[in-house]
Amino acid sequence: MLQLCGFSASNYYNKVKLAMLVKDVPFEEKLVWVDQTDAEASPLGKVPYLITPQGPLSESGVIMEYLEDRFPQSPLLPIDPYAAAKVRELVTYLELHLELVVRELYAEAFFGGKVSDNLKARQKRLVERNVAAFAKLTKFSPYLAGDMFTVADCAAIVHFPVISNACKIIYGEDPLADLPVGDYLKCMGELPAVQKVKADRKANNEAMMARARAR
Ligand SMILES: N[C@@H](CCC(=O)N[C@@H](CS)C(=O)NCC(=O)O)C(=O)O
Repeated sequence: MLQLCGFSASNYYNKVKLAMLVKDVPFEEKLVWVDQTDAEASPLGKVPYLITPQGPLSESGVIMEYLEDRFPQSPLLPIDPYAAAKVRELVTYLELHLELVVRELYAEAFFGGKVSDNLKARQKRLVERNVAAFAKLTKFSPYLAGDMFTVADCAAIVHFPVISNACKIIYGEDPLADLPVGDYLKCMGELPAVQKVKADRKANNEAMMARARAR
């Protein structure tokens, strides 16, 4: 049985978990906090990682590709190579150019740390530029890439709320406010798999905060 390792407060963990639930892939979850990761399975100490019968896999994007190849049922990528590449393009913009840029703010936004004013100003410029670029690629009709639920939706559903929340806390404004993200997330929230991921995230978030307070 596949074993998904990590914790449900993690957006990257939840991207993979959502894909596995939507594809109805049998798997079990193993709770692993970042300070408990197996260096053989995830050499950078990040979650998620997946234990497969052949060995471990790290990096959520790689895991998503493995799942698509191994479990072609309920595909999360179009068959047409160009359409599939456009979906991967969306994921890249969302993660490399938005989530990773905003991640620089998480220490202060969520974990009681401090981020320099210089860094805040730099990331704000990047976020504004990158949201405008991302907006050119999205369709929201009703899914991010059009009429098919794809890996881009698995990413958007878990990353949008974190991006918005971090920016609202640091800058007092939501860089995604001009996109139809609210309606989109409401619509996606009707999917049972999304409801499960959200409920697990909420419970695990409380556990993560309690763990941080106890340290
Ligand atoms: N590129 C990685 C990012 C995963 C990631 O950043 N996970 C966070 C939790 S949401 C983590 O493990 N952070 C700990 C660290 O970076 O040391 C992926 O796609 O799997």
